[in-house]
Amino acid sequence: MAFREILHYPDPRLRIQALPVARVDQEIRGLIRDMAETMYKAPGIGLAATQINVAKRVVVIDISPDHNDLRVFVNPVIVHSEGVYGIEEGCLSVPGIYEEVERAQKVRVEALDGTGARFQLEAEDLLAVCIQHEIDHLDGKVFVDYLSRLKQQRIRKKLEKQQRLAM
Ligand code: GNR
Ligand code: NI
Repeated sequence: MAFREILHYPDPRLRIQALPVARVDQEIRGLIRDMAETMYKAPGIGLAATQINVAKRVVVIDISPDHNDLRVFVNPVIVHSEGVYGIEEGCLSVPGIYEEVERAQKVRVEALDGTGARFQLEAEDLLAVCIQHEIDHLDGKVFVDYLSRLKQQRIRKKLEKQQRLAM
């Protein structure tokens, strides 16, 4: 297992549209292991492959306090969504920024699991938000995109400055 470096906004690689996974093979299972390690170490409640510079439609999520409920979504698709819900979101690719975003309150997602088996899951509230946030990453979107232009500009400047100082 290996920790992988997380890309930070406004890195243009966060804008790449991830490609569907043809087969959940050894390589994808290795990627899933690295993603889980990276998410737990960060720590975060979700991670999309896009964030570690892999343009494949793979997401890991664990919203449990004890880090013992890992969920894997390969090629996830939201097949139904309803309601409106918003919480203050954060993102490992946008460190230190927390803003509320309007999302669906409930989603039904279809995906492949870590063995390649197809499943559907109905999720609400935090888990539903996390699934929507991660699928956005696979489509090259970041939660900051939902904020006003002024807020986006401030966040971009702040993070660019942090990244300059970190060099
Ligand atoms: O760790 C994370 N917390 C979080 C909180 C509210 C809404 C979404 C998230 S996802 C985030 C991890 C991350 O950046 N995933 O892409
Ligand atoms: Ni994120």
